[in-house]
Amino acid sequence: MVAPNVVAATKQRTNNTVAFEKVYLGLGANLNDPISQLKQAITALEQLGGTRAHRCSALYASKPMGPQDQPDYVNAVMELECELPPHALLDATQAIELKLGRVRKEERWGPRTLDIDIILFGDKQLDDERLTVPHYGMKEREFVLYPLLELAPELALPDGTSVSSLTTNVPRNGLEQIQ
Ligand code: J1A
Repeated sequence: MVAPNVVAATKQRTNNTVAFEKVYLGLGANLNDPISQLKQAITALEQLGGTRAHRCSALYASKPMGPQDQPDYVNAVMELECELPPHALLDATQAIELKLGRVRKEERWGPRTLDIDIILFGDKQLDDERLTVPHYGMKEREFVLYPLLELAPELALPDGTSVSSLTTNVPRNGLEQIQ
């Protein structure tokens, strides 16, 4: 058994703030070679300072939400340990979206084509003008729930709801693992 003081030391700084939180990010793209975009995003996130122990789900093809006259999406969920505060992580994921997710078209930048969402941030519950955590859509979205369960079958939300119980109301809707 690891001594309790060692466990505490890895979890907390001397000022009592938690050093590393387990974070889940949702990645999605449906334009401009989405598989390549997701892979580049995964690489960029693996290199992000203040984070460690990265794991990624498989890549999944999913039907678009809402209007169906657009290409299928590619989605994945990434798990990492993060010592950045939530808004600093959002700054970093938005910088990656901007850097990777735009294609240069006739001298101007086209639409953003890579989305990174913060799904869960430890047991934190946040709701301000920039950030809602747990993610407001996660409970209804098959392309979030199933990849999340692939990584963490026993995962629960901050309110104790098990993620696997949420899938009862959320069919796979054609979600399929592609690589
Ligand atoms: C704003 N936000 O949302 S874009 C940002 N809480 O500027 C943030 N937890 O300030 C704010 N994580 O993939 C509030 N951003 C946030 N998203 C949080 C990140 N169909 C947060 N099959 C607006 N698959 C922000 N995707 C939020 N159909 C919305 C991008 C990042 C996702 C579009 C399938 C998909 C979409 C539509 C889809 C998919 C946009 N998804």
